[in-house]
Amino acid sequence: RPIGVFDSGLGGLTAVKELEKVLPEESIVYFGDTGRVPYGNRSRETILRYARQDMAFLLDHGVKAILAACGTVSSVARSVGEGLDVPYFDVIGPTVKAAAQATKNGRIGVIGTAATIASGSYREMLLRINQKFEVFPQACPLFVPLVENAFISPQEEITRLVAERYLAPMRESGVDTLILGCTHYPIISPTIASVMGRGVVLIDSGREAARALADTLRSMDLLSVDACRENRYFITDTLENFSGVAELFLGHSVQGHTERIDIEK
Ligand code: DGN
Repeated sequence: RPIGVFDSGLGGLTAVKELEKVLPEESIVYFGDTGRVPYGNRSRETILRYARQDMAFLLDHGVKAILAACGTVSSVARSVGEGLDVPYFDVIGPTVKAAAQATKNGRIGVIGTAATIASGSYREMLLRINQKFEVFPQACPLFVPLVENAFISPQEEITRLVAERYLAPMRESGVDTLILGCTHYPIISPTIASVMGRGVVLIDSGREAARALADTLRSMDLLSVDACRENRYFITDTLENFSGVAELFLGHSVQGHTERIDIEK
């Protein structure tokens, strides 16, 4: 059975990329709600409703586990995975663990959507690990539309200017670790890294969550043996942007494996 991964759009591909690396024999069903992105500035009720629909879609495809590869769903709809018949994972726990291990000076930056930052989720979990951590949060609401509209090249001036605007205060705060608390952000991590400068470790929430999911499935003996791996991608808007960014980011074609569907039906 496949692993189910969902996000509001392209961001969850950061988890898919890692899963392809660490679990090359597993099939993935990816659901990207590109027709309703961004989730990050909607109400909790709406985010919860969307997340439930997204998960029901994945369960209809017989997935054996679900990864909410979305910082916003993980932060705002924390109860959404309760009572499921399959293991459910979100991005917060593994990400804060990796950040806590990476930091040397205890100053940790967190960037994410407006909803994620307002929820205080990463901060709360970081302080649970160590009360002495100093956490510097910053919402970066323009990053998701930039990624969804394929402004992702490190040469893209507009993305760089936006990043400089958001990250200048963060740079001054002396953080040595920066949590990319939205799964879209690693797609523009070269730009973010160059704005932050050397010596700042970027923590990719999609990647950390994928690694944690792989470890858990392994320990639960839920990995596929002898699988004929095939990923399928379902999105709720046109294939054009999705396929372009997906192929650039994943490094392989998704054509013939991507379908547009209507989630509201
Ligand atoms: N990838 C989503 C996240 O991690 O928060 C983006 C959410 C959104 O829709 N803006």
